[in-house]
Amino acid sequence: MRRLSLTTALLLSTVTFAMAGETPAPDNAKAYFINLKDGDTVTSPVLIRFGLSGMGVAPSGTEAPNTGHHHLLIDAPALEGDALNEAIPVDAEHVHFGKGQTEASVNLTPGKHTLQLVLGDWSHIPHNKPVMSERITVNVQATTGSAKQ
Ligand SMILES: [Cu+2]
Repeated sequence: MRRLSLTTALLLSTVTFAMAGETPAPDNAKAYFINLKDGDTVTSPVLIRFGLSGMGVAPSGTEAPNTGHHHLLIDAPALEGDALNEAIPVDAEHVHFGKGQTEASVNLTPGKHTLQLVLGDWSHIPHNKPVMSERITVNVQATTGSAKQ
């Protein structure tokens, strides 16, 4: 009786956690923006520094425990459902830093933009559990293109 319910509990937890990639991430893993916070006003190009704690950065293709590489989602919808089981797309809204970069200078048009960091494993698939930063909105100030200011 006791053994049966334990088995059931294990099965249930397997099902619960199936909606993510197969590469495990430590519970305390955290991705975050080091130099930006929600609501910040910035000018383009903006230097974005990628923070990661509880794990290490490794280039794509390097399969090592508790590592991954950063992805910057720009004006992209949040990854959810099946997207968390699949390689993160490569397009203008999903920028891969497969060399293990921890910062980037990014050109953004004037106006509001959402930014989010998502860590991917060696094959660009989010971890289980997914390691993602808060999704922040920054306001990019228009510049005149002159050095008058
Ligand atoms: Cu990637």
